[in-house]
Amino acid sequence: MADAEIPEDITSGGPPTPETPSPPECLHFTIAIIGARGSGKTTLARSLCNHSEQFSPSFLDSYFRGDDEEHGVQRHTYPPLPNVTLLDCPGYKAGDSPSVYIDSIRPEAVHCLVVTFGETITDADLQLLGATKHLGKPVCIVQTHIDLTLHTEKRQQGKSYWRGQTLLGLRGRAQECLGGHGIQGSGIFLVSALEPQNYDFLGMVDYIEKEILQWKRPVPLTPEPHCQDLVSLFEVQCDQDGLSEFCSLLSIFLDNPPPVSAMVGVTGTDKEVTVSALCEPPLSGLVVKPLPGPGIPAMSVEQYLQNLQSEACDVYLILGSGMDNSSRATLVEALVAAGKHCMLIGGEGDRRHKHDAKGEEEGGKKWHPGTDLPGLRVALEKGAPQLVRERLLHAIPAIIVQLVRRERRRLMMGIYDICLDACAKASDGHLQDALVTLSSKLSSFRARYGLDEDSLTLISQVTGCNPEDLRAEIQCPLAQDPTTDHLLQMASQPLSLSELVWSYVPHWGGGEETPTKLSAERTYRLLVEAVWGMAEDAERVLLHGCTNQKVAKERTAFCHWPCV
Ligand SMILES: Nc1nc2c(ncn2[C@@H]2O[C@H](COP(=O)(O)OP(=O)(O)OP(=O)(O)O)[C@@H](O)[C@H]2O)c(=O)[nH]1
Ligand SMILES: [Mg+2]
Repeated sequence: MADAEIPEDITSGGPPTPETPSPPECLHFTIAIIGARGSGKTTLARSLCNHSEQFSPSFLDSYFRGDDEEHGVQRHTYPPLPNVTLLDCPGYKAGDSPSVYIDSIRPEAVHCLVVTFGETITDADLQLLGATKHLGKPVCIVQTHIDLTLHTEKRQQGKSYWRGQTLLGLRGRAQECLGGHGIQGSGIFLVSALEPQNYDFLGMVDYIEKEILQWKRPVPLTPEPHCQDLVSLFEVQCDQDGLSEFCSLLSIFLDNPPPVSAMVGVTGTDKEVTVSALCEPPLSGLVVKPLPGPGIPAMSVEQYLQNLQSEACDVYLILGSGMDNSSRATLVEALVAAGKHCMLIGGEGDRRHKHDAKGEEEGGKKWHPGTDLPGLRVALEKGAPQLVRERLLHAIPAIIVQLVRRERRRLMMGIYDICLDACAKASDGHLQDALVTLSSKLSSFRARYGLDEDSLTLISQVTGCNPEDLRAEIQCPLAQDPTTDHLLQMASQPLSLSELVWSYVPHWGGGEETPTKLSAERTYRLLVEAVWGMAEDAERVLLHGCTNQKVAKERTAFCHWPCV
């Protein structure tokens, strides 16, 4: 027997494993949400459980009552993983003893802690966080109310408010504050518990689930979902038929850009006329977003560029920006190099700079704000589908990450039941049945992720990729159609010490059959390994497939955006 198969408690000299199957309690995990009073624990727990009816009559009652009385721990089943319980704990008050508070949540029964902070991080928050350190449990730090904080910043900063930069600054401040207390970055998230589709909410969810499931490999960062509108174009069909549909849909959308809006950022010192002319009546297929200019005194061109890029627009209209020629050239070149379009409008009379995504020079119109705005409207509307198509090409990796994540979470919802079902069959003496169930579930995972033979054939037909190259991207052993013997080896009950000894004595122990039951814990781990491991494979396969499509389409993409 290989070392890896010897259960830990035997190698470490502990008591031998009992012969009865592990109780499913070993599959139950608990997440405790703790934090200062009013920091948003209950609201966060409800969002994690997909309860969004914040304004039910009882909610409003409690809101107006002020609800000052303490409540006990509220337990919720976490719907994405039915074997996980969320504990919404009572609030911690400044002046309370952090260690007494921590003891009151019975930390020994908790697998992961989520610590919420409100709009500002207080000393009491830091004390509480400090008291969690010795527990040795994973901690996820969540600063809530980020929607309110941004709102306040917007009011205070007025016309010079840059959303993306402000968010970056807030993140930096939180990290600096916690870093000063020896808490390093990866588990810090800025969220609004009222807007679970925005900010770091998805990243926070991935982090918590990864910690609970003890998934050791890195999980791709889920960025703030800029491309949610593009992702939703694929969701219905991929939900229905699996991820192998992605490449076919992508081809269709690249040929006929879907009706989503492109984002036009208008920046500069004197943009009001242009913005209102572009908004009234609204441009079809475009959203106009006014952005601050470089400010007075003007910020550095590097900072301005960073601010513009953090707004993630598809095209930038830069109006009489008060910048000198060389700064302006730097700005335009950098934006174009980052795959954006920009138009310099006004300011330089007859001088015309023309740039496009290919760096070509071409004749352009001379824009005079106020006189040629109708022409600008026509040009923008005509170019909108092309902008969407380019955004789609650009966003392919991010869209794949989100679609795969969606499928992974959907499959994860079912694995607890699959595990219980297989283990029950095995304990009733139907071991072969249990293994066949497991095997067929793994096949269905492969099909959902687009990793089975039919899917690979479809993807290779649509994308022109060699199926062998696609197959080479599949690394998870459970995606390779493991035999039932192999599954039994991975999921069976570890041998007890006496069985282990007998198995080394062929004459005395030889005739005896080893009891073969499935271990709930091992079966669950096997399923986690399959769902998360195949998710990584699915990402690689789809990305590989799309590379061909992307190159082909980019070759035919022409830019029609003169920069004047
Ligand atoms: N705007 C905004 N309001 C929030 C957010 N999170 C919570 N709130 C509001 O803040 C108030 C307190 O939220 P709760 O979720 O009750 O806070 P709590 O931590 O459970 O409070 P205690 O249990 O009393 O400690 C409620 O009015 C929520 O609606 C958020 O992210 N953004
Ligand atoms: Mg509460």
